[in-house]
Amino acid sequence: TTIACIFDLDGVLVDTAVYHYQAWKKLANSLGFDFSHEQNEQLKGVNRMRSLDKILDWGGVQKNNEEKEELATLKNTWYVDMISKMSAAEVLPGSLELLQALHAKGIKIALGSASKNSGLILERTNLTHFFDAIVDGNAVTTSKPDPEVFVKGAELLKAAAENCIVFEDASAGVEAAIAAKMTVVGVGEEKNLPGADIWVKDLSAVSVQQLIDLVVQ
Ligand code: B16
Ligand code: MG
Repeated sequence: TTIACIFDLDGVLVDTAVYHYQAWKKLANSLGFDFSHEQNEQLKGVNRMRSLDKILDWGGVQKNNEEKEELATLKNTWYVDMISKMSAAEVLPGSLELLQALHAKGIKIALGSASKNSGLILERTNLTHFFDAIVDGNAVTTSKPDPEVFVKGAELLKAAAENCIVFEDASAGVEAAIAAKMTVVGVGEEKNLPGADIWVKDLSAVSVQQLIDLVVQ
């Protein structure tokens, strides 16, 4: 069997969640409220507009569509300022090594991210060259937990769903991968990522052989 690997970006390859949090927090504060770290967990893997809707809801603030577009753009301006200063040092433990090992074995690699800023992040962290296909928030019409992002990734890699392994840190992403009938490596704790096939703290705990065995079993 030839496996194919589809990686989520934020929380799996790089830790941009902290920048999303800072930018959303600044936006909420400017509107006169705050939200917790626990609430922030619920924003992982969720696209920009759906994240804004949740935050406004938490603050009990109502805005029309035009105002929401402006708020989302403002948050993104702050976020882009932060990620523009990222470096390869911000790649999460084990991620570079796993990408290198997969690449060395000729295993196809895709990105499956909700972010519209994936190009800049991959560029800043020197990861772009590993990817045979990039599917991000600019390429999909529906957001995780809809499987579209991973289905498109598999299509571009010309891989059957049953041979694809998705790496996800968000429950919405795990749900999306299950809906796509793919194998899922949950990056995080089992209780936060129900339905994954295995769970790891980070990608340093993953070997290529283990991934092959996971699909063949
Ligand atoms: P942007 P992933 C997701 O990326 C983040 O986890 C989520 O917090 C964020 O709101 C979303 O991207 C959209 O990001 O505002 O840059 O388009 O985990 O799917 O790689
Ligand atoms: Mg993620």
